[in-house]
Amino acid sequence: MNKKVSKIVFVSMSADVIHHGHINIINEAKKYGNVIIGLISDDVISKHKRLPYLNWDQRKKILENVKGVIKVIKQKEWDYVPSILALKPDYLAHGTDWKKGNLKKLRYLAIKALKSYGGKLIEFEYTKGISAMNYSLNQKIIGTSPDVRKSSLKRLIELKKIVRIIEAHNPLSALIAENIYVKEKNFIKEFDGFWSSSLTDSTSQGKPDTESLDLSSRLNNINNIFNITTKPLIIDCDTGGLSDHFALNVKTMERLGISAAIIEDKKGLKKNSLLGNKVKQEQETIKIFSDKISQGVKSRADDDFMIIARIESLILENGMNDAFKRANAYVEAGADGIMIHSKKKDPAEIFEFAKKFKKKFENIPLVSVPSTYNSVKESELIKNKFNVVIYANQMLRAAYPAMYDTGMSILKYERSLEIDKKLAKINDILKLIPGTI
Ligand code: SPV
Ligand code: MG
Repeated sequence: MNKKVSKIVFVSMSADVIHHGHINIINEAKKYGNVIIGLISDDVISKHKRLPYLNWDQRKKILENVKGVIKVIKQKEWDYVPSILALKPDYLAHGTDWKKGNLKKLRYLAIKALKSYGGKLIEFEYTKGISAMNYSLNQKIIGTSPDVRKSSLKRLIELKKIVRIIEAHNPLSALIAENIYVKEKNFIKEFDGFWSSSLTDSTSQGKPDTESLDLSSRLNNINNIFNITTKPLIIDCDTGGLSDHFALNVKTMERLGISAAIIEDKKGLKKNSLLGNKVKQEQETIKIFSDKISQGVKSRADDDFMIIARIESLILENGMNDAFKRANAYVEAGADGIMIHSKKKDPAEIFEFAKKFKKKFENIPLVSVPSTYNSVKESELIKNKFNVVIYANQMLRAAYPAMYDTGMSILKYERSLEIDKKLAKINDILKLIPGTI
């Protein structure tokens, strides 16, 4: 028997979209012995790249069936060292891609760990033309299915310290939110999904934020957003309307692939929350609103679709006790999460609510919308146990002054030259549009 066969070769990978590069590495590695894969966990991938298309169990199943792989274990860190020291493989096999860039440090630490017990590093030429980012772009071209999109919000809430959602009022704003990211050391910061805001949807149509757009026009807009994106979406469902209607609408929203509906506990002609008590608006009774939640919950096909109850007690100055009483009732009625809204300039009251709420309901997701208390950092929201942050209207508010100033400049100078330097190059916009090039 070949002496090498009993040796252990460790290969670490994310393997979300399995490609020939993975197979090449495994084929090379198996020449040295039995291959054990350290398959990186979903939460670690989400932190460093983006939410994997396939979850860990699905990726494991595929790799277990690749010839030469004898075992797949979970790698719970980006750093290879803990797996190396636990397994003490004879070899660590890796592509040469980690000699450069951010992965260089991981390579250095892995070599040190291997040396500590006499393990060896083997490196293979990295298969050209492949990168995780290319594959994530491919994923966008491939698209997604309603079910995969729908369930991804719940997965993100389980995996990430905070899920970062941004308002998208049309497909173009959604394309920006889908594609932009900031790279920091080993981390990628990006938006995890979209908020379909009643305020920005209705404002885009020149209508007041009083449930003036019917659900079909809201869903039509979302459908257009879904045509060209893959990330999950939370819909601002205003009051949700009558309970029976809400129950029917849940089915429609779910079928489209929406991940969550947030309904607010107001009644009558709803007005925008940021207007507070300057306009006449009232809270719904706990009983009626709880019933609406239960009917929605009963009506959905599965619990990947989340129904989140939004509490307006602080907005309408009905007090913390009322907010907490309602939170209890809504969770009891089956709400999958709570959004606590506030129009204060600082986050003190929502932090007070969060403290009390999380003491009792540690595992119920809590959502914040820092429109007025916008100095709050995500790290503080995490510290205060919020699970989701929604930037609810910034994309539209950014577009408005830009369009206004452009119009004013053209009027003033009777030409567009002066404003042109502030305008996007047509090519930069077209790059975003799938199918242009
Ligand atoms: C929205 O974006 O429409 C909201 C949040 O409901 S707020 O405008 O703050 O009420
Ligand atoms: Mg709204």
